[in-house]
Order: sequence, then C-alpha cells, then structure tokens
Amino acid sequence: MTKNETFALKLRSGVLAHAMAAHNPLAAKLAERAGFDAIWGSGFELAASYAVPDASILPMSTHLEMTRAIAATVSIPLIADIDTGFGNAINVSYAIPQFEAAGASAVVMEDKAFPKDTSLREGGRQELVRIEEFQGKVAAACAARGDRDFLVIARVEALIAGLGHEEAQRRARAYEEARADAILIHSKSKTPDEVLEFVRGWHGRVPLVLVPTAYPRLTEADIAALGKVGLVIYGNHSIRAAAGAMQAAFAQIRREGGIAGVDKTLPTVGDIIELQGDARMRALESKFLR
Ligand code: SPV
Ligand code: MG
Repeated sequence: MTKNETFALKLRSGVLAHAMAAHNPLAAKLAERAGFDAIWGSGFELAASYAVPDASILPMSTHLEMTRAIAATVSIPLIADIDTGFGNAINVSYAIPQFEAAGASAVVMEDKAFPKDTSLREGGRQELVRIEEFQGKVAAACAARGDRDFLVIARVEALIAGLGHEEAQRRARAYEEARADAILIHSKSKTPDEVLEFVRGWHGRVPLVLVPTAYPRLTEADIAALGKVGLVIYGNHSIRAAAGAMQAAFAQIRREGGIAGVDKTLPTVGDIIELQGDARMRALESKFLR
C-alpha cells in the first residue's frame, strides 16, 4: 500500500489519527519517533520559524521546500497546510500537483480570502471567500491531483470569522458537495462548546478534523468518543516547544555567564549528530569512499 492509501484509509477508519506540527525535518523526525501518525506541515510554524506573521507573507516556494524536505526525511504521511491555496481556483490547480510531487499525502485548504490573516490571533482580519468560490477551489484541487488517495481537506473558518454555527454547517456541506475528502472545522473559542455543537450537528459522510489549540482540555479520548472525527492536529506545539526551550537556555546562559549549567540539561552534541542521520553517512563512507 502507498503512503497516501494508508493515510486515506486511516482517516476513514473510524479510529482517531493524530498529527503533530513541524516546521522542518528535524521537528518532523522527533514527532515520528514520538509515535504520531502524521506530520502537519504547519504554515503558522513555518512563518514563525522565519519570524514573520502567518499572513500569506512567505511564498509558495518556501512552503514547497519545507514539504519536500520533511517528506524526504520521515516515513509517516505529511499533511500540507496550503493556507488559501495561494490565490484563486486557477492558482490551486497549479499548486496541487506541486505539493503532490513534493511528497505530501494530503492538503488542507482554508476558505479565507488571500492574503489571509492567522486564525488564532485576537482581532485578526478574518475575511472569507464566497461559498461558491471556495467550492470551485475544492473542485479544482480534486481535479488537479494525480492520485485519488491524495486527500483534499477543506477547512471551514466561519467560526473563526464569528459567522456562527449555521454558516459553518452550510459551508461544510457545500465543500463536501464539492468533493472534499474531509472537513476541518476550526475554532478559537477557549472552550470546546462551539466545536462540539458543530460536530453534533454534522451529518455529512466525510470525517471531520479538529485543531484543539484554543481548547486544549479536549483530549483524544473525548474527541474519539464523538465518533465523527478522523484526525486531530496539534497545530503549533513543535515551534512553541522549541521557542520555549531556546528562551530558557539562552536566558540561563546569560544569567550564569557560561554554558556549564545548560550543558547538563540539553541533548548532547552526539544526540544531534545521531538525529542528523550520521549512521547512514558512515555506512555510505565504508561502502563507497575508496
Ligand atoms: C497552522 O498551524 O498553520 C494552522 C493552524 O493553520 S492555526 O495556526 O491554528 O490556524
Ligand atoms: Mg495554517
């Protein structure tokens, strides 16, 4: 079975899958080793790793480069966050084959206007495109893929934009009608009530996807019990863990005027060399260096 087929089956299996965000191959490798089912190629994390806002600032080529590098490093499937699809349905038609060729097994595309603003920021500019326009973008994405098991996940931002439950359901139904393989329903509410209302009201055939960043107390067991969610995405916990660890180590070094203190707590240089895939290079050395 191909990686895409395996992921497509998993998403539809009725058993909740989990994906961890990554912004580079090292983060993806650590997530794979920790036992996640898939990698979320997060636009938020990628933007943060360049220290720019998650607001369509980085070009598609940067997203593609991350996608290629991660897919070449891990063997679990990669879900590419393609934001708004980098433009209209025509742009989507050209983008999809590139993300497929880069090694993604799925894309998530959101119904916001290009250029987008990030979803979880208080007071962000949350402008959505018309339902018909986004249906065209979903249809274009499905038509542009080479492999039927490369999934097109439509992301509903109606709750993020404050448009309410009915509009979110209307959009989700319309995107399923346009042949989306799953619906990601996003919410920035601090409690899961809004998302739970959506899940209970969802009677479509395709599975739902949740990103519980804003309502972290909802566990995988809670989500699995809902019975309609195929995938949970941990949207930004890789960059937040990395930023937090760097801040703490850097502050300690300045405080102590040296590295002796942090040296005991950090992964060793040897640990990092191992993560670089050193064993493979040594095997190549012994085989081919003459
Ligand atoms: C991302 O991780 O890039 C996402 C999820 O799209 S969120 O940042 O919550 O919008
Ligand atoms: Mg994103």
